[in-house]
Amino acid sequence: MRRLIIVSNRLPLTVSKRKGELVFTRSAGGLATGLGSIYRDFESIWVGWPGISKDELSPSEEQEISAKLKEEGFYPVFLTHDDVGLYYYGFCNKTIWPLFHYFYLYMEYDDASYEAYRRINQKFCEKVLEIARDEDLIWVHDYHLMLLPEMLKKSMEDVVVGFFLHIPFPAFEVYRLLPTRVEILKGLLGADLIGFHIYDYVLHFLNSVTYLLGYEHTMGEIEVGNRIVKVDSFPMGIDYERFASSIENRRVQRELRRLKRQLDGKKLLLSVDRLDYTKGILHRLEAYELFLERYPEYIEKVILLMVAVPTRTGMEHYMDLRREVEETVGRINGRFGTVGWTPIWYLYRSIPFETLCTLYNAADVALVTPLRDGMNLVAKEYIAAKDRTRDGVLVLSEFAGAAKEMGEAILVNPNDVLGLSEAIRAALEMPRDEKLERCASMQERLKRYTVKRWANDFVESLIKVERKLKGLVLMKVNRFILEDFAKRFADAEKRLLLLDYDGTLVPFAERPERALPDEELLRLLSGLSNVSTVVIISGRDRKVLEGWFGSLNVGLVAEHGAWIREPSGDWHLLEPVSNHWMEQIRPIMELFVDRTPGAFVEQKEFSLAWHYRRCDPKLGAVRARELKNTLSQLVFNLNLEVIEGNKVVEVRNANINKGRAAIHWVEKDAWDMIFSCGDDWTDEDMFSVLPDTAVTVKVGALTTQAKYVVESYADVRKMLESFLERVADES
Ligand code: GDG
Repeated sequence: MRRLIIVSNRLPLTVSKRKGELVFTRSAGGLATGLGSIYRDFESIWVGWPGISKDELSPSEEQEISAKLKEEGFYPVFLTHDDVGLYYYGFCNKTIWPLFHYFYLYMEYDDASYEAYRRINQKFCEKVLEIARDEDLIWVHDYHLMLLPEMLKKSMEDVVVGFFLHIPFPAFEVYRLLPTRVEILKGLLGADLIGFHIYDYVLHFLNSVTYLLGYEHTMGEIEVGNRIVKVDSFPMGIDYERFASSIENRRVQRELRRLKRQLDGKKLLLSVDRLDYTKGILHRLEAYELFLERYPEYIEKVILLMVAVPTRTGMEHYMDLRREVEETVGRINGRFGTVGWTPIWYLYRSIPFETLCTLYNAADVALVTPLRDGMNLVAKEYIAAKDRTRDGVLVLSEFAGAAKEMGEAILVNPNDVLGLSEAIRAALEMPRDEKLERCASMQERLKRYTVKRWANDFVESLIKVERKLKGLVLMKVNRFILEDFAKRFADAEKRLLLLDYDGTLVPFAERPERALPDEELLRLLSGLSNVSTVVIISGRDRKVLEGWFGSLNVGLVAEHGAWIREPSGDWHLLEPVSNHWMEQIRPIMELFVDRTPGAFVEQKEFSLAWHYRRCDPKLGAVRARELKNTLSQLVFNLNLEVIEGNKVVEVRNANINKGRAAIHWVEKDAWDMIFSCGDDWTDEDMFSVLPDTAVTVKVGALTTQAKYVVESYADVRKMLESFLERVADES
């Protein structure tokens, strides 16, 4: 059976000491449940910290723990008190946690904590390396271990690594504040698959990668050296059945009866979260206060039960928050409470699972109003627990990842306290039919997309990525493939060669006009044109192409397909196009030239190109992206297209592309062999329209619609030469 190694900060079990004895307590978290279902197909191994400080353990106790845990497939990483202080309470929770939740003013950074973070990631890496084999799948979890994927890849090139982030990935403008932003990105990019809860986080991550590292991506695939990293969203679900069936539990029924008696007909509003500043607890209290103030008819008719689970209790912001929450609760209870009624029931502790389910079952409204939350499972659990009655209303923050899947909730902006107080009222007054309907449709989704499904989807994607990686090896044109191409070329009677020019037949030059064809290339093309139809299909303008290749018996396509030169020598437009738009677009490009040393604009007949090959690579990439964004908005509904080539951003008419030009040539004859070669995104249009039988070759990049890849223009020339040699040999 194949092995899946899960790595997370904490093992799904806690070791503690009671009266000198070791005690092992299992925790039934969502992650453990989700992964439980994978156990059937994989042998699962889990690496993580068992929750007890190394300082409390003797070497023999460490051994005892390791031996006992190994029986269950758990491998502990032991951390000292100081390790936890610097790595967990330091870099993880003083730097990453606030920043990634947009609390950047709370972010603290110091080198010692980051150093500890690196060291502990290394420690996890060593533990994994003790266990891992090349054929294993490794799945790393969350913000505590963002350097680990790269560390693993450096030590074991062939092992497949996935990473999932449970918290939000912030927008670039926020992420860029992190002092170690580049190291963290590189650490993550060691993974073959990177997962986030929602697509927004995927986009934020991809943006940061482009801006900070200059890597391009297509459809969520980033090329990193000779690897491809896939980035995708996997919204985490819950163990639906566990919550839906909780009402059958005797203890839940008993507690429910007691609670109903205590409520005595009052409506119950519920909130459950860790006492964390991201959860919007103070805003919620403020909104509740405003609600009571504005709608006094609800006095003595509602109760807000607020469960605040202690978390990171020794940290400054958490201690402040606790004080503030308790003061606010006291103030509201003092202000509105009556002899027989307390408006807020506040519990500062964690509660047993059965009590949690009792509260979910009893609550008329759940207030899940974080200021930021990666996903938020409480929202989902509340709706699942209503399986029978379906009479609960969920008030949900639009800043929780869960909001993307739970559109039937009353969505709120928790910063808008008045709006939130109105939402409380709307929830309490929602007609029963509407409640049932909204609840039922959310349940349908939650039932389908459970935590098991989430875990399976992630692992399946990881396996797909692995297959793709293996496939990439097969795509590389080797000696045998080359031989086969040459044979097919020689055997064919009617041969069509569609060849891009820059980057495909010649290397890039600093200025486009310097990339002249050399003697050797001209000889090669001339030789090929004697035995086949050769078409140079380029983004260059027609004057340049005519100047360089006019004397050869080849077809030419200029400006990505606007102009065609038939072998007879006549130029014609593929279809009528205009260039009036240039007057508006050119000044914008010029502005970007002024702001970017080394950039320049090239004006062709039907397109404008902004080149940045000679710029500082990072600045060039950043400006190119800005320019592309600006232009894309401007050309929206103008029948123009903004395209990115190799170090160039170009605007052209939308219905012109190399694909249409390629079809023009393909339709001219019944070809026995079509061979096509190109190096950038504009060539993808050509690859995608060619018949299945065509041989398509991409130069350089790995992400492509082409069937084969080669490294450089020199490989292309070698291929073309071998075609000629083979034809000569056979004749
Ligand atoms: C992180 C991300 C993301 C809570 N109190 C009690 C209790 N719980 C259980 C809930 C729920 C879980 O803890 C909390 O999960 P959340 O998703 O709400 O929030 P975080 O702890 O911040 O988790 C978050 C999550 O990772 C998963 O990726 O959704 O955005 O921040 O399952 O039921 N359970 C019991 N007693 C309690 O007092 N028994």
